[in-house]
Amino acid sequence: MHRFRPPALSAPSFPPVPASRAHAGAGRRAALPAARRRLLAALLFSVGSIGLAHAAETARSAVHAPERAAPQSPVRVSHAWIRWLPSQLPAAGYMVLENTGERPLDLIGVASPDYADVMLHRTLRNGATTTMEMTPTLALPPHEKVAIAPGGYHLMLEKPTRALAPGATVQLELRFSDGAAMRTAVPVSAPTRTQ
Ligand SMILES: [Cu+2]
Repeated sequence: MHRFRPPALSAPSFPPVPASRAHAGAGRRAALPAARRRLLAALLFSVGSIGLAHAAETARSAVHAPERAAPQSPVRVSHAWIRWLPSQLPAAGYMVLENTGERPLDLIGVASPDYADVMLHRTLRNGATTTMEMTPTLALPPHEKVAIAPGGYHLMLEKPTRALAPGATVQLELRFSDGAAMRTAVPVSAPTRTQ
């Protein structure tokens, strides 16, 4: 994921002082910071320090925007929850994914720091019997919502890496075919929850 790197703080570049004036330029060098101090004082007086700090933040994010590791994902996640089961049974994860973009996308993987194994499964009904099959990807057509919901798709979450119970929050990382990855915090619910 994108790691924040603070920008190198450099003074505004002034025209270089010619070598012939380097010594005489001592006075000139001293004069510039004095002018800057007056300018800064004027800025602080008129804008206020909070406004100035905000302007610095804005400049910083503008500088770093093109460095994003992954493109901003057009996928929106909602109604995410996990049905916890006792006795080391696998938990099931559910959510609604909406592709708000113009192009088709696939969900190509889900990982979690809280479960060693996360798989996308699909429930299949054959008369009275119900089976599950593994699904490597989930198609997200443009401008559509796709539900990972009981009776259809579910995330199968196994081998928790810490003690989890209803009330906990689990981090899931969703990976998409456009290279984007998205972290989402998902509440862990009791086995009695059905939707
Ligand atoms: Cu399953």
